[in-house]
Amino acid sequence: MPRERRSRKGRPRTAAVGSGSSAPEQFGERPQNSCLCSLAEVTDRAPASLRFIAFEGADGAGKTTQARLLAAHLRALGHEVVEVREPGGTQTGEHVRTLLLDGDAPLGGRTEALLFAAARAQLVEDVIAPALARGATVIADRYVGSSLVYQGVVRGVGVEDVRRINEVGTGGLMPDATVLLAVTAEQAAARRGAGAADRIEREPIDFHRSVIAAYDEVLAAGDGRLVRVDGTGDSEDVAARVREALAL
Ligand code: Z5A
Repeated sequence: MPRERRSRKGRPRTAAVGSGSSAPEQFGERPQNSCLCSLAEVTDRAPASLRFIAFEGADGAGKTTQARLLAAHLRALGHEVVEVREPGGTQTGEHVRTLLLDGDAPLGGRTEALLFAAARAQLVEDVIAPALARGATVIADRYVGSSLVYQGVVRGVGVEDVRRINEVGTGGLMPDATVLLAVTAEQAAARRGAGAADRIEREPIDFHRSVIAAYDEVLAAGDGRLVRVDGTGDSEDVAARVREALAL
């Protein structure tokens, strides 16, 4: 399903990003390709080891911009690319997004974690798993890493509890690579500008500083599929760093 945004809106380093996402059995087997082919040798799809790529980072880090630039790059090479954004990307997910970001009702950290995971479960079942199963590349604007950081650490729910909730929601499907766009909270705020802010964007600057610190801590301690990319400077320069880091 194509994404609709309503808000404001070398040498491969394959070892650094892992050798393939873990596909849950209930969503069907993903096509496997164990050869370490270069893109030049693979004409109809991205390397099997990089089918599912997630962008993470602070609000305003440039995730949406970079997801689109990477998708355009891969499409120009002839690949089918499916872009998704979170929360959302399905009819149900968009309802949950409204509840989470535009509503006034108080939400506790655990409620937030469960709602984000619920929207993600629908997205995996309806969009991500089918796309991966047919050999497309999926580029996600946020995924489980966001919940580990925002709800697990910053809201205080606990990283392990949030991880468990998401294992149920996603069936254990994790990205082959997660690109963390590194900017400071001040740089991200300047990019967001003075436009209408949602419930989480309205949090004070210290909240956003905590998010950035938590990303470094949580994702770096993860499964070794994290690629940290300097998100500062011109977006085309950042895009070139992303492609180099992913060897795409
Ligand atoms: N959240 C959560 O708590 N738990 C979860 O599990 C999930 C999410 C999935 C989603 O908000 C909120 O939900 C988010 C985390 C929480 N809240 N916060 N804070 P969203 O979907 O509305 O927004 P977002 O995902 O946080 O990001 P964003 O606002 O769309 O920003 P971005 O994608 O990182 O950046 P961008 O849209 O590409 O760029 C922002 C602006 O900067 C834009 O004007 C660009 O033109 C500009 N830009 C981009 N790159 C550059 C460079 N390189 N230089 C200069 N200007 C640039």
